[in-house]
Amino acid sequence: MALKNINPTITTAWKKLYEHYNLIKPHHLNYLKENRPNKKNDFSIQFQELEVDFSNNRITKETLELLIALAQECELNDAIQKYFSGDKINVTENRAVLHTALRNTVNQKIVVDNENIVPEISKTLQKIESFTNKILSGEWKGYSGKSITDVVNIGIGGSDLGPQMVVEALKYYKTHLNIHFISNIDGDHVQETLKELNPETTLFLIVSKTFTTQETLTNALTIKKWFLQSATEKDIKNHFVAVSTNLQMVKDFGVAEENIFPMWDWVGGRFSLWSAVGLSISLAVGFENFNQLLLGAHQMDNHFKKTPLEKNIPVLMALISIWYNNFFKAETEVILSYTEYLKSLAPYLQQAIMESNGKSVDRNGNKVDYQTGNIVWGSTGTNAQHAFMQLLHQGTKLIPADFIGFKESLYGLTEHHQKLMANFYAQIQALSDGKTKEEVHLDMKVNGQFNQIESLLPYKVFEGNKPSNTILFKKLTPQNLGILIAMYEHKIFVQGVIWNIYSYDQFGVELGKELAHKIYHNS
Ligand code: G6Q
Repeated sequence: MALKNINPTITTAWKKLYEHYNLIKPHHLNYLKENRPNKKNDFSIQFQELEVDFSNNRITKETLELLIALAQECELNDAIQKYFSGDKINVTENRAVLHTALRNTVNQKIVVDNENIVPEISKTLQKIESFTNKILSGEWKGYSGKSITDVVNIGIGGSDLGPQMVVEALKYYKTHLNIHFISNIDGDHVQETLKELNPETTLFLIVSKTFTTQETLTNALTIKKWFLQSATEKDIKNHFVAVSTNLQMVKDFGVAEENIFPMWDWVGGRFSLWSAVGLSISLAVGFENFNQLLLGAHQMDNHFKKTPLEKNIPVLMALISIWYNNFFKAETEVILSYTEYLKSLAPYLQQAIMESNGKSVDRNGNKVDYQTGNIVWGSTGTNAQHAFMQLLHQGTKLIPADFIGFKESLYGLTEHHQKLMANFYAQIQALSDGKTKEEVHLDMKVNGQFNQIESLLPYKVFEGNKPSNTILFKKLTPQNLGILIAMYEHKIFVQGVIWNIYSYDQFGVELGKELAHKIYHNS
């Protein structure tokens, strides 16, 4: 059964939220914080090694209650049940949305089109495990008898961004394999990658759910030609593996049947890193770590499925984001990770969030008259502080921020980590508290800048009142990364439900593809 179609703006809760917004808007965040009776408990949630602190938001307890009432009026609980049980909530593609089934580590039965999909998922996981072990142990040989040293993932969009982000994020847990990613149809990038590789010791993963994607097929063909300059057709089976739903096309390309890993139409590309699309992750960090990633995501799935809305992390993240997007009219959100390991998190989330919720027709088929999908962007701290943070602190736009940090670093170097985290907290505080005229005045006096007070004072004032979420983990582990990614996946789901849009199709990418095809063939 599909989701209920409710225009959120005609709900009672929305109207109340609007009135409430008019009351909240004039107040500074500092004022709101000071007037909260039970600060800590109401605005922060602990889940395993994760603490999310919502207290630096322009909200009161009543705001949260009204937002929850909105979620209830939009029948979010019912939607969550349908999402997990395999209802075809991706109506425009007539598909279930079951990336959560891929990390269903307890093997609970899930039925799609009268078939329990769990055995097939387990079988694929076993195949990933045994393949990974063969490659890592050196048992799998290249055509000249040497073991594999390098792996190239050939895929784009959902078949690239997730695996690439995770491989980079978990570099600390790396095996001896070097993993490369080729996505763009840019031949120069293909050449730059190939020039460092030895065909005898390189494994190519062609990852394409449809196996019709122009970029991936063009890149795969070029690479096959390059490979055949030094090897023969019969060697392809030792060096080319594919992940796809399109078995015939894969076989036609020349990949041996035993080297094909399945994909399923109930997994969207941008949510597929948990499937065999994540084969590069398993090779990069070993199957046990891949499994830990799945486990973390599964734990977040359970939290999302079972926790009451008011203590549910993805639900609150989504609702607070709607609060800024639809009431404060914030256009964008920034994601600031205080670790270089997560430098690809923002591009990854850009696809997940913007391809999912960048929609303007609602589930009734009508054009929406309210804002939907947020624009997300971001970088790592402290680099961002020396770049774009100026605009957040003193610009004219309201940009809610997610600060992602870790209590511990991986290699130690405690002094670095303490400085890094001091910056993390400093930014959150500076954005929220700001610096008043009086404070600037006093500072300038103390520093002996008497002559400049009049001319410079206004430029040194920070209004503050800039909201953020603090997302703090103990440590960057595969399990915690799984929790983090799944948290954002569910935030996307909640926002789509409330905005009354279909989050799991992506018709918006088609027109450009068609035109590129025409332009190429007419030129
Ligand atoms: C993701 C999108 C899209 C897709 C790519 C690659 O949700 O559908 O980014 O992943 O277009 O598609 P293939 O895996 O079919 O090559």
